Amino acid sequence: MNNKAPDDLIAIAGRFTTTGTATAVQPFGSGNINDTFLVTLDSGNERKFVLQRLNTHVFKSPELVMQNMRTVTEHIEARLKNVSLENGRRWETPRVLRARDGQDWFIDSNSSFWRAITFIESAETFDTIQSTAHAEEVGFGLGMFHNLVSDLPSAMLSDTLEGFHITPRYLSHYDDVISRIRSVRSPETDYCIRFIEKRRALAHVLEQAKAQGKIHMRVMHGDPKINNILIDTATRQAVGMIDLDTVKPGLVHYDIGDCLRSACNPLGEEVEQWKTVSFEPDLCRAIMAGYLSQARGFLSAADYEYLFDAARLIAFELGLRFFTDHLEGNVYFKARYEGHNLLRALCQFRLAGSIESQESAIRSIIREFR
Ligand code: GN1
Ligand code: MG
Repeated sequence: MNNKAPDDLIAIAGRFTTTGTATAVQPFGSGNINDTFLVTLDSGNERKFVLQRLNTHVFKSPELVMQNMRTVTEHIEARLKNVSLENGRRWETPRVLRARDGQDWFIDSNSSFWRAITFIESAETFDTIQSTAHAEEVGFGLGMFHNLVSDLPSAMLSDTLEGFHITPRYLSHYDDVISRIRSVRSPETDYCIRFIEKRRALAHVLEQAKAQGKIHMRVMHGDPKINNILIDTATRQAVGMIDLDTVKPGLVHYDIGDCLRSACNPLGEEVEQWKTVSFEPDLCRAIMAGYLSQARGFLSAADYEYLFDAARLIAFELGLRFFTDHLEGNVYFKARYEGHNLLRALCQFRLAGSIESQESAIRSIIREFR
């Protein structure tokens, strides 16, 4: 983690090329990994921008993260010039702002890695789903993003986070951690351990399908959870996808699964009453409708076969990641209190269980769209 206190934030903001002078820098958003700030400027057309300190414990090659971000955002900007959006919709993508020395980042005296991106106006995000209409827009947003990058060869991007969403790797890391750490027993940790043991075989479903050539690597967003889809404050339509740090070669299934596990859980992923967490099929239908309105053209029959597995797998995987991090002492995800990552894990396992118990209903919703 970046534990060092940053240099003066106003001074860091001033390292990036903007039209005005920074007058305020405030914490922004609810990310689990990076530190994010909103900068206000005193003049210029764009009076705000987003400043972020990348967690270089997680992103070990931050320059490659920036290169991927530039490749993807420039590709999308070019594509948007030739796309006519239905019903006067707008779609925006954050642009990378250069530092004054021409680089896409600035490294401060503490070796913290900073980058700046444009702020998209008149838009907001939500940590929990607001309505079925919102769910449809969340699905539309991911579909639009996938559509816009569907012609970008994934080999153009670097693998900036090796093993990201490769569930069997998270499982072997968990095995390694649990074998080293003893005094962890409580009813909650026992629940997690049992939950994982019963589902070991599941961990391989997408990687196996990939190895068998049934599904293929493409450009993925990597983190399409509900609060990374921007919603226009007036029209309530999706207007962009943010948080492009994990854009890299991968399976679109990881994205679809992540979007479903995040947006079909009305209580959200930060919930104390974890036993009441559930997966709502009606929200799933709305997300699929929005997603497929944009993505139908590039999904194969085999892709559809694995959508249910993807939703169950990514909820399970995130639970496994949170639980392992809890056991390891919160070295990856920021924790605000003791047991925070354990609670997050319980919530995702409960969600995975809810997905499992509704398998036939969810599979038939997916079939409705084929
Ligand atoms: C992390 O930091 P944030 O909130 O954008 C994580 C995702 C998880 C998510 C769960 C690079 O994303 O994979 O799904 O937390 N990002 C990384 O909230 O590990
Ligand atoms: Mg993220």
